[in-house]
Amino acid sequence: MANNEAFPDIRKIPFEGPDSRNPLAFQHYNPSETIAGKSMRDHLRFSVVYWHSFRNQLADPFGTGTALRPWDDGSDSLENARNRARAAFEFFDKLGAPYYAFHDRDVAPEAATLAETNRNLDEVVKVLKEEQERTGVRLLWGTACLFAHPRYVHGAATSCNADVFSYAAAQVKKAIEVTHELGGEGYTFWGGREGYSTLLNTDMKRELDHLARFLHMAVDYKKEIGFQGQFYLEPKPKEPTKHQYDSDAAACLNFLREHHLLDHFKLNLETNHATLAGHTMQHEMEVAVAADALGSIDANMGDLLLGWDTDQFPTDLYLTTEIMLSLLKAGGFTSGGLNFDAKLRRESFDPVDLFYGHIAGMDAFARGLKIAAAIREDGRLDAFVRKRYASWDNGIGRRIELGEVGFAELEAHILEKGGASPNQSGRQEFLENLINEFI
Ligand code: XUL
Ligand code: CO
Repeated sequence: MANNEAFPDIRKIPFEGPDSRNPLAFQHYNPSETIAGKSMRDHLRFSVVYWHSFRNQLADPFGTGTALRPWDDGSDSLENARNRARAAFEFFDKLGAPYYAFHDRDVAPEAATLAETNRNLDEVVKVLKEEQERTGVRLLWGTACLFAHPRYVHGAATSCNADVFSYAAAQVKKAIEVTHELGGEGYTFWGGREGYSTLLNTDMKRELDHLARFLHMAVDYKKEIGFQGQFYLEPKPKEPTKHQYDSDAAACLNFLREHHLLDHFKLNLETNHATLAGHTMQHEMEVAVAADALGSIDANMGDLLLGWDTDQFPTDLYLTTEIMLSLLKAGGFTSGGLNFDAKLRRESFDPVDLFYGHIAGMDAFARGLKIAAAIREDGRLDAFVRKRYASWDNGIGRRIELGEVGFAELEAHILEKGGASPNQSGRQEFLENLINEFI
């Protein structure tokens, strides 16, 4: 890709405002615009994923890939991997995304031996480093693919095979090293096949203990090499296994707490994983925020009529508004960002669709940010919730929260009052309409 561009017809995507009819412009994402005291760029911290945007051929279980990617010769050669990396950075740069994320095996081909595979990775990391310096695009997080190769058929850190566990450890060691070398701001552990298909062949307790051991080793190694990036655990309930151990935010937090790992990890929450778990994304965010463990977001959405992990670009304004309401309340990102773990539909096969997908997601989040900031500025929603809990601000409620009373005092309180004070309406419909006022 030395002289010829991968996207020759596309220039840098400009912000043109809501009246623009240029499909290759932002209507709402204006990186330098200040919202609630911070630039949109710093609030949203957008990131492009290498795997969906530059490796996914858009195949489905019924048909082969459809993606047209003229810069990619389809081979597993190092040369192709280097060209692909240059095309990817041309895309990040033209889109104006400040971050990207990758798995080790997305960027460089796996070879016959670990040593040779690591050499391939080092070769491509040189290109990534050069391109990071050229464009100023930074690495949000790195990760290792511990699910695609047949050796991981029974899992990686939860494999029944101790050699496979060791192989996975070696792979993660190298992936943390290159993430560190590239100045990555984080490192993600998504339990690709850490789960089971049947309990008939599974020693669950043993597998979970092994997973904890694995993560402790990663924490030790991170300290050993001086990597300062944040570790994330990414919840997902199913796919590829029928039960993934990191099934939702609460399960992850319980696991981290039980194994004394909570100080070393935050959560990387993904919208479509939340919905597969039967939760809303906002539920998962509130669970994480309550434990001070909200780290990063894999921004996408599912299709309720399909019911699998469709990883669509997030274009639903209610969704982006809810996410931004929780995020603003929590004080925003520190190391994390909005990482588009999203892929194009199989029917959207042109290179330009990569731009349309990301522009759609970025504008939807820019609007979610503006709407959420306006709702907070307006204050009626907050005031309603505060008032709903007013009985806890003084009197008996205050004394309960302070731990000053027990059952006997509460019994005396009710006997003296002659009953409980009346309840007030929850006003759900009124509040839903209030949100609509801002959308
Ligand atoms: C899979 C998924 C992964 C992780 C990184 O559903 O979300 O791509 O984000 O391994
Ligand atoms: Co993800």
